[in-house]
Amino acid sequence: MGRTPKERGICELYQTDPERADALIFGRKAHADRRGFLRGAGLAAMSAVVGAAIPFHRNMPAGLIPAALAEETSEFTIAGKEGLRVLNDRPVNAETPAHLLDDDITPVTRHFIRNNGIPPSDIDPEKWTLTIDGFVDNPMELSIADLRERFDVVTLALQLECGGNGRAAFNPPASGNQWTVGAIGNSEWTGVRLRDVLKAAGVKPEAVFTAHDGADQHLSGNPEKDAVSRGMPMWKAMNPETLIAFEQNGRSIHHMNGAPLRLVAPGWPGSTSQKWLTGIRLRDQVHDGQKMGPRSYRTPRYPVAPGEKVPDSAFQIIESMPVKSLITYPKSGYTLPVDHRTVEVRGHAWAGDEHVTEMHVTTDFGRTWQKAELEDPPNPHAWQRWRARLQFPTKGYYEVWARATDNKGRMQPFTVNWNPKGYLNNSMHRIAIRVEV
Ligand SMILES: Nc1nc2c(c(=O)[nH]1)N[C@H]1C(S)=C(S)[C@@H](COP(=O)(O)O)O[C@H]1N2
Ligand SMILES: [Mo]
Repeated sequence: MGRTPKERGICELYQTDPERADALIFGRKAHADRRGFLRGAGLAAMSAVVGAAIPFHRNMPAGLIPAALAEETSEFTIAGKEGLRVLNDRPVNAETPAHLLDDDITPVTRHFIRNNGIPPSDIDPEKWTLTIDGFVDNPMELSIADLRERFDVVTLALQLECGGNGRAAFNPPASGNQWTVGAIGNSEWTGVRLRDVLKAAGVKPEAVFTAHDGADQHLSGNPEKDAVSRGMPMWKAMNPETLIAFEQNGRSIHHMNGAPLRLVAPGWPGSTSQKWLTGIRLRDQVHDGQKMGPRSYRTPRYPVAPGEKVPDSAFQIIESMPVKSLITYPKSGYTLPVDHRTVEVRGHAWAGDEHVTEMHVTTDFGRTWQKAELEDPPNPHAWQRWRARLQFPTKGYYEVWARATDNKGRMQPFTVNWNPKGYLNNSMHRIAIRVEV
């Protein structure tokens, strides 16, 4: 599992370019402020990240990595997040180890973070506005209070997975964040249906695609460029589970997850779910914003061999994510006492816009499969709980593999379906179990 040279851990980034590290993590304002001493928005941003006021901030040298973020070379804690593994060639990208994803509803502290640019540092939810324009009859500018008052407020459990989740297993490696399995979350999102808001604005017949704007900045700091601006076809925008969300698990959204307002287009590559949402435009063509192409969040429309060169023209936009599952208990490496040869394994399964109909597990490297119990989702587009009681014949090393099947009969594969940009790896999750010697 090769790390690409582009990818740098937070400590390395601080060693090689402390000023840039400051700017990337705490925002450009903090970077500028820290040339002298830290104050204003920069100080506020850093305090938010470490989770407390910094009384002696005036004494902090520029480019000093806050120890709170540097517990170990490749790991840091961010206020309001717990146990996430940071892999960044970008500001903050952090995934959740599988065993911390055991809850039915992913706690805010454990929801992964994927940032393409520099998050906004001074946010006032009271003053936040969302613009709806483009091919609509009545362009609108709405506050969060307007959204709450004018539309039905709904709460749904929704799976959100990065299109590049699983990329670390690609060989030859694909550049980008080397996600293993944890760029997935299933929080409860409260907000209004995008459909209701678009209907109120009056969708013109020419509208075929949405275009999303967010308040974060491109890494270059160039205000002309967006960090990311993706969109979706109208049919997905009109899906009743596609939300404009202002709460995550009944509280305000975590800053790094897009507070105070974001889209949640569940089941599609996470990039469709614009964070720090400021605008939605309806377009009469497929949106061509930042990271819509030619290869971003796209895969070849035909199977390719690992390492094969593929022309841009062969790439198509990823829509629904494929069927997938995780083993969230026990943690890989679990040791079972020899007199207890059974253990309950459990996890979640999901299938993009579809749902999971069967779940199987094996302890003998796929020779025999045992059917697991599988729950229905609480609502469409939520992940589903599965569990199975496993028995081990004797002491020794075992692997548990889990395999979900969706309602169209598609199963998780054993191997990675290679593609140049490293998307959509839905190969089976495997954990190691030792029955004590
Ligand atoms: N404005 C904005 N929205 C964004 C992003 C971003 O960088 N900026 N990243 C996208 C990507 S690639 C993913 S996978 C999801 C991740 O959401 P999360 O950070 O809340 O887990 O947000 C998406 N929305
Ligand atoms: Mo993503």
